[in-house]
Amino acid sequence: MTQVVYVLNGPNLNLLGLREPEIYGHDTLDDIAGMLEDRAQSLGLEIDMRQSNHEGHLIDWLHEAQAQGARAVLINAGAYTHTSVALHDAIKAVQLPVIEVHLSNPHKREEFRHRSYVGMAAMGTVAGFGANSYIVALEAVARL
Ligand code: CA2
Repeated sequence: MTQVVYVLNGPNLNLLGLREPEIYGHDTLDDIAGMLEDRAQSLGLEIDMRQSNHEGHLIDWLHEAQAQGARAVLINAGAYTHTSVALHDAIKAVQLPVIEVHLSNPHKREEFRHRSYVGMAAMGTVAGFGANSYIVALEAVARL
């Protein structure tokens, strides 16, 4: 059976490609899902891509990924990255490889983006490569 990789996206990422392209690029979340599906197919993996503006949904989906026996989780938690102890705890609670993903490089930006509660719990982080951050993270999962 094909192994499923959950790809979770947090607040405002539904606006991707529509606003602030100078920071986040021109690709929409659907474009990224398409790229990930293509790459996943060639790696023998399957993608389950989701987005929510609600913190609790992201936590429920982490629990679901564990319950469903997912291969791994890629998570771009958006601004919750920098605020959410609840997400930090959920990532620690699930016994799955969780990879933090960012389009931009938060360390090159405002100081409030330098602390990541997600990154403190995740297996690793890929940031700063635009949509390619997701692809590189998926490739890392395939090599685990
Ligand atoms: O670089 C990333 O992927 C971020 O996770 C994006 C978050 C930001 O708060 C993090 O510090 C870094 C923001 C996502 C909001 O996405 C938008 C997309 C288009 C227009 C406005 C916001």
